[in-house]
Amino acid sequence: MGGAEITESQTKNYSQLWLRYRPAEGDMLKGYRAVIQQVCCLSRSFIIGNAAAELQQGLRVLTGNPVALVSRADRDGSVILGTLENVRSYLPEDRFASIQDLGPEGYLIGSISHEGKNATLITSCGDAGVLYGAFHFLRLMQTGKPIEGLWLRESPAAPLRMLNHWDDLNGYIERGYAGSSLWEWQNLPETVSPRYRDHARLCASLGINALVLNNVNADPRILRADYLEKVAVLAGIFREWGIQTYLSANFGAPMRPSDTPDKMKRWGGIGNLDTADPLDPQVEAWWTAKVNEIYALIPDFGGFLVKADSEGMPGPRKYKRSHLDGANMLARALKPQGGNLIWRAFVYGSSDDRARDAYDEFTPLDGKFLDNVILQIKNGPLDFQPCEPFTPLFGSMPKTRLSLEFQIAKEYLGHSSTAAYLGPMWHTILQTDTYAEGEGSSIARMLKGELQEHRIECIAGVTNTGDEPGWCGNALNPANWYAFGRLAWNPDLAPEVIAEEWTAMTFSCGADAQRIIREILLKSYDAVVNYSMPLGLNFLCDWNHYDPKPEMRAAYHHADTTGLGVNRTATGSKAVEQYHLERAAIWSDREKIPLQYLLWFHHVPWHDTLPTGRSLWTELKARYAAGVAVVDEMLAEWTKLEGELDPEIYKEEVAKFEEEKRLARKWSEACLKYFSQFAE
Ligand code: GCW
Repeated sequence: MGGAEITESQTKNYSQLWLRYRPAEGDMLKGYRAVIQQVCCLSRSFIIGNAAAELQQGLRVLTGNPVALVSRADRDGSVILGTLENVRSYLPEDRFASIQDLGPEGYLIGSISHEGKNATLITSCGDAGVLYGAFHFLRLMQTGKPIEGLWLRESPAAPLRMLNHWDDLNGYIERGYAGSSLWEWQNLPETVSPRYRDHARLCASLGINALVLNNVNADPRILRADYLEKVAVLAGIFREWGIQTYLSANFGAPMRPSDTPDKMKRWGGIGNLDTADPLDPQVEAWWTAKVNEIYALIPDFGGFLVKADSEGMPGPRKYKRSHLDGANMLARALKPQGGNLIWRAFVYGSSDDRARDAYDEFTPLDGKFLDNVILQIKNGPLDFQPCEPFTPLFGSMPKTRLSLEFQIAKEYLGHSSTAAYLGPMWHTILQTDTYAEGEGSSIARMLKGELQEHRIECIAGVTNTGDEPGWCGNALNPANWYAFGRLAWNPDLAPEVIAEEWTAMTFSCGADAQRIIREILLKSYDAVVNYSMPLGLNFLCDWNHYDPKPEMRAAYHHADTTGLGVNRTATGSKAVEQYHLERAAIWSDREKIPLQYLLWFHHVPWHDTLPTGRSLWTELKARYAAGVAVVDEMLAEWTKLEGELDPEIYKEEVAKFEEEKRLARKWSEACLKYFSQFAE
């Protein structure tokens, strides 16, 4: 059975993030002690073994009592773990029948009585579901909830919930702001860092069930035999936590290596062919052999993620072939082994408005991809900007399997210098009505499989993890990893609820201090948007995507003496027409569009009056000022936490807020100065 001991020092250590179990207090503690005496594991699976070990150790810390791990529920206070098959005799027929449809990842946590003894049953049709149920049970106690009289059923929205690591083989992380890669390729396969398991455990606690290990700007060498052996070791660890391993594959991999190694990714592969033409039978044969080699090492390998013909990455275009040719060829290679081919829709086209490109390129291909192809689409039409409307591809490709890609790493939101909690941003994307099947067609409902024709099967988050002790670059950033996982499981969770859970599970401070942290989180996102790119502005940044440089980005803001913003309505680029009629009607109408998207869709004269009663120019200045003021407020509130938190965490975060103050002023001043030449 898996599961190393959780030591005392680890429970004090923030590197355990939200799995940092701590003793419960007061009445709750009494209640917990009454319900929990032992963990009874009825299964021999590794995954359920990990669930049992996690529970045993977590419950020991939470209740302050020893908790035995047994295989028979022979006394009061057992927490019983097993699949439905294992627990059949613990439930009366009718109750058992009522949970047959839990699915492989859904679970039940039920308070039961068995042979006169009280117990808590955690069960699912599959092993992973039991693991998720165990973490849910722990979360109840970590957040001070009662654990008596339970009958909780949950199942995940999207079947595939994954993190995308943009990690290169040399340890560098593209758009990573928390140190180097977690994967120590030079030490694998022999030496295995304990953090691999910690990572798996943190992911599993959220229900994340797939990891893509390497950057979509993929180095082809990841597919070489020596690297695959290393990958197999990682996959073996993740498997025991219900996590499938995927790799980003370079479309040019079948080609001979390049003689300019630094350009390896773009110009050379690991094979012996002169071409990567997807319609060349040798190329397909190469991929089929490669896929078979991988599955021989990793029988449950998930598949490939591919970025092709985008930002210099090789793809089918060079051979005058389409995305369809490229994706379907790889899908054919993976199909016999049961693998998925995830093809990214992040492309640049030939139109004057980049926001149109992915839709124009991919909607004609709807219905033509093979059934193991999943098209992965960023949440916004452009590129992870602080505040983008959802991509119109969602709701427009009913015959294609889709994946929604969020970025947990804050490439365009101040990297790891800002407090920005992304729950509110993702909530808006998930809950905005696409009108794809009439009113009530949100992306959340597509993820839950509630719409007839539009389904999103996968949700992917570009992760913010790195090898820093705190994992994510600042003390508040793990909230984003946590929120991503929770929303992937249940896209209807309110950002406030997620923030509350995360704060309670992470920090041991008192109720007032917890409230301060939550309040900071909940205003942090609006603050960044306001001091950097308010009212639907976007891409005003420099090459590093950190500091402001509006003068370099005229194509994205269209500022001139007539006004500000990009006209994407019927009189402009018409990008708004890519949305369903009702949605397009709201966003085309300057009176109805939410102000957060105003300048995304409209070129607005500087002195026109907005629904706020202020002119655009006055509103813009007010927004920038408000953003800057909130950062000052957040810092002032954080300083009230001195003495309440670990001193190091406290100090580190003060330094982060100081940097965010500087950044906020820089953005506000640079942007207003630049725009003033047109507005005044
Ligand atoms: O936003 C852009 C980033 C690139 C990234 C690309 C993508 C991995 O600036 O660093 O490349 O998106 O999503 O492919």
